[in-house]
Amino acid sequence: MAKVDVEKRGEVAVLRLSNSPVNALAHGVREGLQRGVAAAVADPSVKAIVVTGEGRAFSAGADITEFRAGPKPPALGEVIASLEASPKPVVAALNGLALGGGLEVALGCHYRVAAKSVTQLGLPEVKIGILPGAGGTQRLPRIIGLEAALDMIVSGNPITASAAAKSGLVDKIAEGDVVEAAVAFAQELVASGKGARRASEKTIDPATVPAGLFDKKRAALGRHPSGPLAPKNCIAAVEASTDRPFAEGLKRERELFSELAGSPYARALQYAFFAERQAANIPDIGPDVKPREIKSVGILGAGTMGTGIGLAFLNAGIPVTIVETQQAALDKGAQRIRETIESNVRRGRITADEGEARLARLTASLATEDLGTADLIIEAVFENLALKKEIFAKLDAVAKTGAVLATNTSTLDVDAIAAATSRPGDVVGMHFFSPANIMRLLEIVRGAATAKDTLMTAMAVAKRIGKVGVVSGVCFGFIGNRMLEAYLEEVQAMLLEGAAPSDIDGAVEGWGLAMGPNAMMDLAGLDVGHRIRQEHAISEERRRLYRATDAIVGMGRHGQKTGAGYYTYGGDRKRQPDPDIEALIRKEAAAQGIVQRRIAPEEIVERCLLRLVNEGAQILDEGIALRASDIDTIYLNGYGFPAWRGGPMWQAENVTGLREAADKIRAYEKTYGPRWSLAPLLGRLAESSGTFTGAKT
Ligand code: 3H9
Repeated sequence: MAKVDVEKRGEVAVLRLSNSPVNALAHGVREGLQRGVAAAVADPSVKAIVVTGEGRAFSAGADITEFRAGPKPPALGEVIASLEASPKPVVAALNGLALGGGLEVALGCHYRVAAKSVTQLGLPEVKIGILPGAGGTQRLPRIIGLEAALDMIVSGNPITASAAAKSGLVDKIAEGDVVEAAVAFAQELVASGKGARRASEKTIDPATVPAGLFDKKRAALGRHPSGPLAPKNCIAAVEASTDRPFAEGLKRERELFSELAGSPYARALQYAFFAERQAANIPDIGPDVKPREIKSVGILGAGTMGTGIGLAFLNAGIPVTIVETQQAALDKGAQRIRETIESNVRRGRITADEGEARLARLTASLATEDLGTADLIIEAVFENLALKKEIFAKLDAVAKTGAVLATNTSTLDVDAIAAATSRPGDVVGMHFFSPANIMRLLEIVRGAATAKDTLMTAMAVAKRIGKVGVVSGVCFGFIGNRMLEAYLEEVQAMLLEGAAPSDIDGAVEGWGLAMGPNAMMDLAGLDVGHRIRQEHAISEERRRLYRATDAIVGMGRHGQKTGAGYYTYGGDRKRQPDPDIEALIRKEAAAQGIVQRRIAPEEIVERCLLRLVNEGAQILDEGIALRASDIDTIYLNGYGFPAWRGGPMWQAENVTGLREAADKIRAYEKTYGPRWSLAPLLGRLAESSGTFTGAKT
């Protein structure tokens, strides 16, 4: 229940925010805090107030789930104003996360004491498309200065207690019990006659504002992960702390906040936040299913994927044994791991001690038998079914009872791989994305025989190594790459119709994707897709559409790694459009009788998006994805789709509209034929005014 518990410690009233798990400032907490402060102020036996949080957080901020319905009084800003107005000193005892509205509560307190290693202080509102709307943009600059405040508010990144102490945000660091320390601090204040110290009563002297500070910050924004609006409004709100009185600044903050709160970008970012958390819920698996304990990991294959996966585990403190068949390949893989860790030390990302500890957790071996003690074994070898089956038969003989056996396949049939063992229940797909130590997405492929606790182990491991685990059923390419195939096929069609690679990439990147499809294929290697097209049955149409690309591969232009693909790459790896490639595509189009035209950026984006959506709907209908938001989570975390656009499925439902999307797809089908066949689910939803969320598949 959302509430505030009150306790008296001598002359100090301790108000404890309580709303498990992170003390979000739901209505009951706001009301409780307001009541608690009023009572403490009115009670003559109380000389000072301490505000703290129950459990691991001070408070993670406003309750995001309340945003849709609109605020119910008292508003957080009002509660903070009454806290700050207290004539008795108010001390925040920061016992953990103090984020967003949680930090704004602390800024309304007159003093702040923070627990040493567990406290994180931040204003992450920009990450969910809004700005600190309870006075944070006005109080923080008055306390820590403009530049430091701008950094925190525009990046949304938290800082540690010791950084906060250096900046003046925190008055004291507590080594032991933070509430005790804050109570002692409050008693000292009372004893020394020091009273309230209100941030709102400070002023920022306009003469001290560095010339051009805000314009420079605006100019440096670039492609902010929160989209075009929220970062700009964050800067404008902080700017308002410099040129008007506090109360006026609050008004400006509110206006800028309201503009953001109603924007599609904020809705998309908040949806993305909850979608990511929802992905961890697997409907047929209850809390009684416990993940297996994973203390050590074995990795088979020390190539790019194997070493990246190894790094992800080493970085999370989990010992890794990596196995290769050839000494040279093993040495190269181990060297790559070593170099990455050493470079992290050089760049100051980790300490030298931490770097050594990570390296000490690595064992490199040529013997598969050395994986016999691992709790989890991940196979990361060449994408070939016969090879993988052979490896799993061997792992079956070597692995200990109860070990989870995972394949990192990105396309192959996990059921066929599992069938090569005598324990298919222990087998699961763990599809990492390259570079595996960096990319957040982990597609977890549930085979027909995968045991529930095997699946839960993979999900728990994902969380432990800082990844977002999303469950997929078995199909070619699983969720992400299967959709990508449809998208890339449409890109081929548009190239033949007259859009240059740079036109397509420019349009898609202009809309917000991190990288256009042609640049992405150049990065992944054009030969990779070429090989897959050779090895698998594909439609005649797809083969025709890829003819120009296959010719590019035939010229030895495999993308960035050969210095040329759709583009040419100089020493700086910057892509340059290549007129020869554009001529080659033109020639192929002419041979196919395609009359070329200029394709508008809007059409390029629409066709890319609708192919993703249509395939996504089909995947949902087949039960390969558990829910539309899982598909979006995959695209946001593995494919450079901007979170402020919500994901392809969210866009279709909330921006285009499902009926409109279905109509457009039908129209494209008329022009282009069966590759645009409408997914039956999308047709049904359009007809019934249904939603992906409510879809019964
Ligand atoms: C704000 O403060 C606006 C104000 O400036 C102005 C107002 C006028 N609300 O992530 P986890 C839930 S905006 C509601 O799995 P972790 C979360 O959904 C807010 N629910 O744990 C999950 O629920 P479930 C600014 C929230 O340890 C559970 O708590 N603050 C909120 O990996 C556990 O979360 C933020 O943007 C919330 N604010 O990470 C902070 N926060 O168990 C957003 C969490 O049912 N939160 N939940 O799936 C976070 O970044 C992370 O959740 C946090 C914990 C770091 C706190």
